[in-house]
Amino acid sequence: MLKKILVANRGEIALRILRACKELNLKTVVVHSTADEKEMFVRLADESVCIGPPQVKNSYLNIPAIISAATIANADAIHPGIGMLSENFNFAKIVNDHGFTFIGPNIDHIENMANKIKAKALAEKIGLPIIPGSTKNIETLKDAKKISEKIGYPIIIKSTNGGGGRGIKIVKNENELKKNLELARKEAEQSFGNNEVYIEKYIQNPRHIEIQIIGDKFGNIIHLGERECSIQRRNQKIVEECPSPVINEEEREKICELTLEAMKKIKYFNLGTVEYLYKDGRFYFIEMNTRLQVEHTITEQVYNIDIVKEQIKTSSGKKISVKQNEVKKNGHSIEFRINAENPITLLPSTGIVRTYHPPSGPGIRIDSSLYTGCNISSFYDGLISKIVSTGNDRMECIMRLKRALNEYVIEGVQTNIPVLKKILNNNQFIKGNFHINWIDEIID
Ligand code: MV4
Repeated sequence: MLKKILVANRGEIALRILRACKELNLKTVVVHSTADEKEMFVRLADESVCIGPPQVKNSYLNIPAIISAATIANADAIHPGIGMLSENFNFAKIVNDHGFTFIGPNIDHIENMANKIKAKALAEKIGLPIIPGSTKNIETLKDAKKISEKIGYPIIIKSTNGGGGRGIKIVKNENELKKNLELARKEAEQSFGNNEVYIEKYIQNPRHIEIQIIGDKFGNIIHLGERECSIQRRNQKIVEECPSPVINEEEREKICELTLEAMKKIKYFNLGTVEYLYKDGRFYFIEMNTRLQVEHTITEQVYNIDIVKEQIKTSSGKKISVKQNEVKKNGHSIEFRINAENPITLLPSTGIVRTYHPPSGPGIRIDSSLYTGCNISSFYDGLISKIVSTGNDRMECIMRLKRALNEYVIEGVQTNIPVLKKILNNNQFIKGNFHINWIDEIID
């Protein structure tokens, strides 16, 4: 059994992981940058080790410093959190090679899913529905023309080593293909150090729906239903809900079972999320995340399971606490992400939080790293708080969010709360009528 966990992350997610560790009676140690000395996650950990200057590449991405800290603190496991090193299979390998447990999936699964074309080929092999297009890298313009003609325009060009929406190009007709192929390659090279790209049929205005999976080392795998994550801006999710307002029980059962069967075929271990585009009643695999996700909270609320504790327990070699037939969906949950940013320009907003008064009351959960006097630094992601509303149904969640957002006081930095209030009052949102490009459309 694991005894001491090192959390290699910061902010609200580091806090969330510390809470799970404490409830499991595990000792905790965090690593932090010089800028984060006074952060809540440093205060709430049993121990902390400063590993470098503010820039993430010199601290939270500094693998030798993190391994040294784990060694000095005598940790047995490292939790990578979200972003940072969480999907870096090289890091996971180094963690294991140094005798620590990497809290996450098996390295070969992390590696396979990091390569989007390999992930797609594997998805097809294990029976998941994929989007028509190439299952190999595109070598030449001639290749690109051939495949695009076959599937029909519009097409989308994606980087093999990309993901999360960066560096994608949509091409409406053959005249625009050459230019966009070159651009996509150049951007892929710059962003990911690899110029490989592939082509798919472009799905217009789909929804983004993902399935939560947990596996243990005894071959037990369960799903915890779907999350609706369509409301996003510049590839940053803003609103997530569970269940999706457009998926009926029959569809849910079908896609969850299909996903579960696929995961059993590869003996998937630990947390995973299978992402789909959903359009006209059809699901299409896009990628798989091999880590804990920001929006795990809404699934926890609806399925009454602590996902982070399950993740740590399975990494300790224990069984998942529940069997699939004991998993019960109950009510509805919606998460709004609060970012420190100028709501119009979307530029980061930094500085000291002078007043912090979070809402509470029935059905409101706040996962936040804020406290009065804390500093919002320009070096890190702007996610400062998640507000998670849970109720018997979607409308109760919406009314609770309205009530709670009006209670929320954050002074000293600007936040996107005004945008969140607009979304809450939008009729299409209330009806559950939206897709991945919806925010851009209503803001225009
Ligand atoms: C797509 C697509 C439309 N058609 N693939 C973006 C990130 C990566 N996860 C996949 N992405 C997309 N792939 C086809 N064939 C639209 C997107 C997409 C997107 C998907 C999910 C959530 C937000 C998105 C924002 C822009 C584009």
